[in-house]
Amino acid sequence: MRYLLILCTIFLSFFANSLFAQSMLNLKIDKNWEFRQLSLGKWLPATVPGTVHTDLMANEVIDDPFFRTNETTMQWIDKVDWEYRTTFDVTDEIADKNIINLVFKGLDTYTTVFLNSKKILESNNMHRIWKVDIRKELKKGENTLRIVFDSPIRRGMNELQKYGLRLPASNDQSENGGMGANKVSVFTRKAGYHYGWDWGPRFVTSGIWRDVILEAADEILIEDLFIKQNSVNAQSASLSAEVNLKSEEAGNYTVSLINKNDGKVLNKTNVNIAKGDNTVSVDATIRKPQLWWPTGMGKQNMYQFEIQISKNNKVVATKSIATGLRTIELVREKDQWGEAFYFKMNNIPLFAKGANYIPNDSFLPRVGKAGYEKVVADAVNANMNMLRIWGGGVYEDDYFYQLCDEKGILIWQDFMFACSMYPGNAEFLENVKEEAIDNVVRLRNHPSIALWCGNNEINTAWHFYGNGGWGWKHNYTAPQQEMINDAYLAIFHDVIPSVLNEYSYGIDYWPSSPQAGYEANEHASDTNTSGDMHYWGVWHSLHPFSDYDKYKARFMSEYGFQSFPEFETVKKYALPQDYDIESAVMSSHQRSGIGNLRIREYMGQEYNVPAGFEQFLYTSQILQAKGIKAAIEAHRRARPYCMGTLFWQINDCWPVASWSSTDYYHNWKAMHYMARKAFEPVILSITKEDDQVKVYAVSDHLKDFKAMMTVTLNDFNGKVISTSQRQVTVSAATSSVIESIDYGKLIGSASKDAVFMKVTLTSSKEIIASGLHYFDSMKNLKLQQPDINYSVASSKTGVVTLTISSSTLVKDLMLAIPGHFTHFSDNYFDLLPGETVTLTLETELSAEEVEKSLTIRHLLTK
Ligand code: BMA
Repeated sequence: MRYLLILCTIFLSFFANSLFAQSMLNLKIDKNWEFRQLSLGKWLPATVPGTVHTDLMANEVIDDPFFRTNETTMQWIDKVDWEYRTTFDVTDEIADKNIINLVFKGLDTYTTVFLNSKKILESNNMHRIWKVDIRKELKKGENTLRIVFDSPIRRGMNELQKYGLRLPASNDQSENGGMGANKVSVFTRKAGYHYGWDWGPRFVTSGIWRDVILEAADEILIEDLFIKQNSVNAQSASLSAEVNLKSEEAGNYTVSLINKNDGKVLNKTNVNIAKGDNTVSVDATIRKPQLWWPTGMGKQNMYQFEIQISKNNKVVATKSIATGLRTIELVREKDQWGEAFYFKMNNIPLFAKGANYIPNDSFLPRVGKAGYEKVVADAVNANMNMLRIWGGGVYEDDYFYQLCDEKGILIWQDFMFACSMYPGNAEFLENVKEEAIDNVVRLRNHPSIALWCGNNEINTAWHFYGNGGWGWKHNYTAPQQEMINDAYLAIFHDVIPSVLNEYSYGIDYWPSSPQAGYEANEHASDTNTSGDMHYWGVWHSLHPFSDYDKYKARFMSEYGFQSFPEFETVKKYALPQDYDIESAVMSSHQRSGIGNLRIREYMGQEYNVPAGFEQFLYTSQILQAKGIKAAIEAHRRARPYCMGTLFWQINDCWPVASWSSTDYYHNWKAMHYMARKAFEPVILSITKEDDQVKVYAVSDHLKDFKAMMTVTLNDFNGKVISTSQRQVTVSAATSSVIESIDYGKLIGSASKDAVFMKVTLTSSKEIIASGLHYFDSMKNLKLQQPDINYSVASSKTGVVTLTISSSTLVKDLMLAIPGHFTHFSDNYFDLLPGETVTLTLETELSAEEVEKSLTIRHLLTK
């Protein structure tokens, strides 16, 4: 059971520089962990970072929590206490260091930590980083670390009793957890979605969910390096490197800031460092900096900066960080419509295209690098430039932000508060303050961070006003309202902005999403002409998809529509006897009370509701894609009034029916394929407004351009009824009508249920954009059973090419291979009559195998 500090198990950083007399090291304590229910039974092997649930599963104490309705049998786990332990050896070299800390990057949540039987820490916040000086407790040789986890539910109940009043927490599934109406999530600083959400199960985890690190240094430990960007433009960047360090000795040191990209010392200064905590600042100017841009606007240039601290020409400490140089501003200036709400990136207005993002798993430590890579790639590949990290989850993993920096995805970062009211006693506020400091300091060097936002929907939920709001406050007496509201104001209008003032720089703060203005009484509604908006009239209030045109926001930060995951995903959690959307298993993987009903209602308006289970899953996806296409296009057509569109939601935390565009296994739903097209830099969007058919060109390009526009009206058998062509100019960074045709003239003697309109923009024969439009609802279209031809070939190892065509229109073609998750280069599209489409598929299957098992589904499939 000994934990030997051998090189393969540790991450050891001795500095190669020959001038080094001293060294600093980091050791990951991730081996030989064991766990058990507190004081009960056998110790079992555990994984750190991890959770109790995944450890129980690995030890076969519980089954897969996501399978069928297993969740209901696992609700005891959060009601009991747990303990984890490990031992590790400490070499003389480590034990002799002057500075030795144990750093817990994430403890979920109420823990007492013992090192060699001595209590060294009590924790009560999953979102914080805990650092303990363990010089006195650490021994040479074997050391024992033991962590006791109190039941978060019991601790939450204690807090609720002390508080004496239930607080709103509409997504806390307390009943599913056997808690009746006691929603205790709000008292614990822990990811809200662990307690359940309208897309998530209830697994209130415990565990060491991020790394445990032993860090040691001889003389100076650099705790943090912040590259403060005082001013940045194409000519020059004025920076201040702010260094927080802990020193064992007082003395005169040289602090140098180095640009590691070219190895040059930018500046150095001599400073007197005191024993204990110090802050040192080194200024620097970079001429003609390579600016950082989000994807679509330019390159993601990154700088590596290093701080070196030396004494008598010997380097005693260093720290490097990567950052990008840029400015990003949330512009909220009065204009002819009200008040703008948009981001200016390096002084250029940006139209934000993207989605809301939730945690990728109920059990976070198993997401892994590959999971983060997948979701960021899915965003980039769908032409997104922004994700909103929503407040009911966690401040994400460092690696996630690193990927966003590298790939150019901007982050709207919520603080972790969502759809609940919270207590406001001094201890709670202090805990929130420390949480905010830890995360702002951890994330502030990332150029991808575009905005700090206090919370999700709380401002709206608490209040009631003429045309909206959830009106939570009406369930409370006046003094209770005052107490709850004071807590709200303290957290979001005092504690968090004060932390940002002190620790962040150059990034704006928005107290709640949505709001009409910054002040707490500037509540959002579906008609505000300022601030951001969450428009849920489509879905919750049964508004038609066409209402996305009516409710336009200055910035649409949420809207959405549900679908089921694809059949291959359903097969992961359900058995054939469950293949009915109302079955117990399918219902438990649908957490919105109105979910199935809403899908059916909207489906019935637009499509023939299929009787078959698989066809129903598929139709739910094309319905969702159709709705969200209408929304994205409406928002983009409204540019520059509207300057951002983030749909709800890009991902899932388990396999479920939800608003997501990619499922738990990262399979693209129809909506994600559609979003990729609707988010392209230039789109054509066709609408029928009264008797006019209008073609809008929406361009993100910063310059006007000329192109050839071709308009055709076609029947479903490939006949071109009419065609016209002319040169048009597409205006820069806006939306404009490039064609308006009288509907009667366009349709002529054709029948609206048997034709479609196609518009393309080409330049030097290259297609820049194209748009399709149908003039009737999908269920009225006079489609014919198609005769689809395809051939499959292997183009290179691991890639199969599929060529497909049909003489008649195939509406919403979907390709799949039973038993496999497959990602075709395009899917869920209309195969136009007479057109040949070539697709690629990365797969381990041979061309023959693909050919044999390929299944094709479309609107007329039963
Ligand atoms: C929004 C979000 C989430 C929720 C979603 C779907 O309001 O902020 O809280 O999951 O709607 O209802």
